[in-house]
Amino acid sequence: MAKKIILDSDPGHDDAVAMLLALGNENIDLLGVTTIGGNQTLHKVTHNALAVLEEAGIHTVPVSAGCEGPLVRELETAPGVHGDTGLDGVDLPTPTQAVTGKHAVDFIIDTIMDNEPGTITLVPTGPLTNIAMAVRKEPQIVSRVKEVVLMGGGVHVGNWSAVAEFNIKVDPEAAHVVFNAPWPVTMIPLDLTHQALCTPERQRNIESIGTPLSHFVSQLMDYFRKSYAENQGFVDPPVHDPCTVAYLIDPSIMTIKKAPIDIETKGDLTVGMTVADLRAPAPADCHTQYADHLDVDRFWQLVHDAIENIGEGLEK
Ligand code: PIR
Ligand code: CA
Repeated sequence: MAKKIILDSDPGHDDAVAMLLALGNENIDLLGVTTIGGNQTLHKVTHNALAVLEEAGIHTVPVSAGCEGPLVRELETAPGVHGDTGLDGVDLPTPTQAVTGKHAVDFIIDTIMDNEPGTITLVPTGPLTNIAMAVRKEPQIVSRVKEVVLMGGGVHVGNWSAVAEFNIKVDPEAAHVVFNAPWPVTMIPLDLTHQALCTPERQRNIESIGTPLSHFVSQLMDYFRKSYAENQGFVDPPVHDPCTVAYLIDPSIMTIKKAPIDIETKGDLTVGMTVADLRAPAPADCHTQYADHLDVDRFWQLVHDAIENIGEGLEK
């Protein structure tokens, strides 16, 4: 049975790849894409989500726009990494599909409440504002969700400060709500996603599929490589967000460690840090875990195959 997921994202070059992996893999049933202000403004990332679906030729996945900015703080975007549009480096098609008109928070709540308990997985790949809002508006979702598998945080690494990762640092109060709700949370942190590097060889492998979509992805990677080299000192860009979907397709491609994880919201130097307590084996009731080692070849094979499947007009 395919896993039913909602992808809550801020596309974003790597968010776009996460969408394509979810769309092109038969083990994933993408019930909807919800958007959140993050890499760029809500307006821009929502347009990008619709444009990526258009590029993939898929018009059956609803897109719902969510919160413009964090619960407490001002929105901080990442134009240095993702450009002015949030998806710089490609000519985006004009979307023919429109947003649902339902707020993302309500789409999330209604989808969870309308489905059997234990069947819906939330996959956040941006700041956690929509998810926190949904928890506060309808607390029953916490016990009904199967699990939350999110890209964010770092156990020993930061990218938006010395110790904090962007998605968590943009809205640490929301992250605090999400990590402290008693549902199962799997954190796919920078420690893991920095292994998912798009080398020129992996990119050529995707490009060699030879479809307009594979070329689109390759152009996204060209831009991501350039901006990651200029801003973050990387040779090849880490493609963070599809690691969440890959975990759901095949958890055996990662190693997982259980540990209590909480969010720093007050530190002068450490705000947005995901603090994992590694001092002892996790207590039996620990509901948080993180991924730490990736089988890189199998990960890129999943991405490649998904893009190939969509090119073949896979009906989903
Ligand atoms: C990536 C992101 C933000 C900043 C940088 N430097 C790189 C976005 C990605 O979309 C991903 O979800 C997460 N935030 C990685 O920090
Ligand atoms: Ca993202």
